[in-house]
Amino acid sequence: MSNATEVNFDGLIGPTHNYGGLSDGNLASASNAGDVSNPREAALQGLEKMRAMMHAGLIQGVLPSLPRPSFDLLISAGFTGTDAQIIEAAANKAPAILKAAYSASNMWTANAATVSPSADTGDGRLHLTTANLSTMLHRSIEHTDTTATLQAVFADENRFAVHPALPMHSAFADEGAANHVRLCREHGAAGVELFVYGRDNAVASTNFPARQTLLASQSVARGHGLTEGRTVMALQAAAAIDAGAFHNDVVCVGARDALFFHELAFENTEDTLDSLKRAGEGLFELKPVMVSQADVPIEDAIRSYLFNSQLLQMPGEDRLVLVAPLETQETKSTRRFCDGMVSGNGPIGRVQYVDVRQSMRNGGGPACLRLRVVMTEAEREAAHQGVFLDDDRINALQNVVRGTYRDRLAPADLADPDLANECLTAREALLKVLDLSDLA
Ligand code: SUG
Repeated sequence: MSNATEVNFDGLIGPTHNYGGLSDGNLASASNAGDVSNPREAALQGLEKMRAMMHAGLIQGVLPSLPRPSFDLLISAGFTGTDAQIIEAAANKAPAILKAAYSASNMWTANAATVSPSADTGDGRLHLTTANLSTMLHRSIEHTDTTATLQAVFADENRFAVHPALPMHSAFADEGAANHVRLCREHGAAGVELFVYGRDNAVASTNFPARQTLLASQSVARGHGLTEGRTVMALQAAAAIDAGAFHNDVVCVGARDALFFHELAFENTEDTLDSLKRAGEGLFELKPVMVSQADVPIEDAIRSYLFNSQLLQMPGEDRLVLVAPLETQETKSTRRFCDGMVSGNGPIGRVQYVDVRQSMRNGGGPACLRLRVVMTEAEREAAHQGVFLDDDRINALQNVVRGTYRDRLAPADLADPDLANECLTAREALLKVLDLSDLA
């Protein structure tokens, strides 16, 4: 299985990217609420990150943005009439619902699904379970369209199993790969899957919402047919959630045999590491890289998004590369930590900084913007080809973005019925480039 590679499927940032202040417990979303956003710049930044990864020799995929506004949500809220009438009435009577319906939050594909490569699963297929994202209203409307997208991309049922979202109930709250880490010796080998949950079913001990339950993690692991001995469930520290780490990937990232995490990430660090070592026996030797609170206070980790980085095996490099947001370079403690780390001899040998500021201002760093899917060569061939990127396809997507996206979007612009038509035009053109027009 050594021909397996990790494919990163980034979310294409949609034309309604805006600062809605919709996510309680996400400090960036709260503090930038109401600011003017730049959807065109946001999408171009995202596509340039994809290009950089592709030029580094990695296989890069993309998932289209979902249709926005969600008229299903607006109609469920009782609005009727033509599209323009629905938008006008919602803007007057329920602006919060209109904001949710317009959210471009599906750009953060780390929350699209949890993925288990075929090397780990009971039936030898690659499994994906769409996340229900039930905790936040604006995100709870993503899963049906996300499942349709995943079914279109991973259609071959002999190789892929796409599971719909878990039940839409707080007991099953699931945020996908943002709370999931896979560790292994090499991508194609059997691995250990770490699921990090914020609460044990109904009981929450945090002030900010804990968006992942143990029951949800266990359900996904069962559905994927994972071996119990190779699966670890760990409780996220309440202190991390209350400091603003609404997903585990804000304080932890892992790749191959390396786990890079903050001292305050897990409720019980020692137990978590012991369990991972036990589960990995005979497969790999765990290399933990723990960042202390003394070196990087949790507030800095969350402001800079040090851990919300992509940790990548780049061709031709013997150590892993951390693809971190520019904010990590600009924050003193994290910059100092990174400089020290790469001059040591640990598993992370280089840090590359990328500009995803538009997404960052809503709490989404480089790691939020991608869904990792380890795929064998045969699986890559069986998947829908239109979502794999080369320079031509990136250029074509950027041309659509330049031609159809607004430069600026203020909260009041969501009331403009023209925006909905522009979104439709953009979506149709983007889907055409990806050869996914059936999703329109
Ligand atoms: O769910 N922000 C997203 C950010 C998701 C980040 N993903 C990962 N950590 N994997 C969220 O909180 C803000 C939208 C707004 O306020 O307009 C938002 O949904």
